[in-house]
Amino acid sequence: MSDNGLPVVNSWNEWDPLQEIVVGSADGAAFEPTEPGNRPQVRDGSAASFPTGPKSAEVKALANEELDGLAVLLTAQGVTVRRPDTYDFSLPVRTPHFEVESQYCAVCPRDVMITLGNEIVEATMSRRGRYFENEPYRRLVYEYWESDPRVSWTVAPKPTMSDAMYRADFWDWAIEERHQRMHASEFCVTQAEVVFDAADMIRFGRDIVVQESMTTNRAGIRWLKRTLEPKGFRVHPVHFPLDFFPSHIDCTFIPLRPGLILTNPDRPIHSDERPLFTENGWQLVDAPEPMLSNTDMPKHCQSSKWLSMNVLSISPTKIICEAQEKPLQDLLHDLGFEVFPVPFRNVFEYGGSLHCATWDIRRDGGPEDYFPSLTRERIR
Ligand code: ABU
Repeated sequence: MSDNGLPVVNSWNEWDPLQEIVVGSADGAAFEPTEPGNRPQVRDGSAASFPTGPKSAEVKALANEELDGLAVLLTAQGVTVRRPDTYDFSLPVRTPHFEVESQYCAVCPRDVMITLGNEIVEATMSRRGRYFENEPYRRLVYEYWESDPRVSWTVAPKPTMSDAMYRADFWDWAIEERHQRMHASEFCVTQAEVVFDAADMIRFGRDIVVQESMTTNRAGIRWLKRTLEPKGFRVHPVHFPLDFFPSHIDCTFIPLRPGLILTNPDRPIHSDERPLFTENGWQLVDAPEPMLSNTDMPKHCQSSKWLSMNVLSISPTKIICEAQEKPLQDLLHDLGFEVFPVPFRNVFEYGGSLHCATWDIRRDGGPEDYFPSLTRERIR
């Protein structure tokens, strides 16, 4: 049990006062491998092939310095910070269904692990190089699970990640074809198996919003619905039709406190899905243009410039933002937040920023209903 009587694992949304969190680590990190679910490219526009093998000691040290800085800030705010175990991601993986030359990293626990109330859920993951990315968190999960009988632990079914799970030609689609097929929600993963990354979900108390994407398919969303709805959650699929390579919702749609969602002006939510939020009193506020353009992002980063809006809430009034994102800091300040800037640009190399690089374990609060119109509909 935690000091204030809450279950040791208790986190229902993205903003309630934070008590305990896992911050990622670049130890053991490798370059993400080329595979059917991912075709990483060097960002400088050159035809250079993407590197393989372990990341350099220097690149890992630079990221670790910033991850440690985030841990220091959180600790100073009274938050307990935990870290993953070291794991050698340069090791290959061979299963009966696939083989991959290396794995990736433990910089972004949010991609893999999610706390839904008092339950830890481990995602299926969508890429071969991330098949075992839950391993660095295994010791922590056992510790939480053993220490409090109110904590439950669910591991989603592991997909085969065999060739049939992917559309291998996805990466070569011309823009016209991509446009057509993405409106039919066709991405690099097929519907053959249950597939989701944890970071395609964002939490609003009883309501879980899930993005259909390159990393989460409709079968994955059906699994989440059937697993979570009997436990009292409501699962809502969402789509951002102008995002041609959607992966992970936390650079697109981030709730900051009850009634306020930070949105991505390049990726408006589908017009049919917007009323769920606006009719329940949620204001959608666009993030300002990021300080870095897509071409200025670190050479090996596979995420977009919108890592700028990947903020982490300490509470409904305190928020952590990347140090150089001044326009976003100003907006958050104007919206009434106390803003804590931290340098995090060297973590971008690993495809994530402050939200991606963390995994909430415990926040105050419980399963509130932030969508009263849904409850009224059910009663009617
Ligand atoms: N891992 C988050 C990436 C999302 C984006 O590139 O916009």
